[in-house]
Amino acid sequence: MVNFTPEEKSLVTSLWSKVNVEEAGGEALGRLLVVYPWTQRFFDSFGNLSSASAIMGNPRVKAHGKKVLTSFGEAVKNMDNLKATFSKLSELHCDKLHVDPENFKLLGNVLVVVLASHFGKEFTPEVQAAWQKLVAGVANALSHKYH
Ligand code: HEG
Repeated sequence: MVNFTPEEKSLVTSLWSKVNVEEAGGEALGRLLVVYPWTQRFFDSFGNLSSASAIMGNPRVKAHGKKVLTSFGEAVKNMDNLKATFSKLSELHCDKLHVDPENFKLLGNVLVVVLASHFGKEFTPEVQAAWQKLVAGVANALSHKYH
């Protein structure tokens, strides 16, 4: 499992304290749906997903992105304990939602891209490395209960 050094933890938490969860969450989920269009199949009840601008402006995409990134915030608070933190959500995504766990990796990488674009130079290679480790840890934890 992933282990985080004190330096990595502080790089993650200090960036997180400046993240606008509503904006970044909507952008990350929206970009996932645009860049990897097969992920739209999980959200066919969300209304108009017919173009990139429809997706990025869709209020249900924005609301769900905020929900997902808020939940992701639990990872920042529980970096030593990701499996337990996401155990219930892993069961939900497997048993009820049937989300292919590969999609957790895709969303994690899209989130990193969004953070890079929001933070520019502040998103140094060291900050990116710490975040890549975290998104991989979350994807792993969310996949853990799959059977
Ligand atoms: Mg999931 C619901 C978190 C990736 C598809 N997701 C949820 C919920 C949370 C959550 C907190 C609400 C659970 C509830 O109602 O009790 N999701 C979450 C995280 C991550 C993630 C933390 C990864 C970082 N989700 C994810 C991906 C997909 C997906 C990659 C599909 C591509 N999630 C999904 C769907 C729902 C949720 C279809 C139900 C949406 C609804 O109908 O309201």
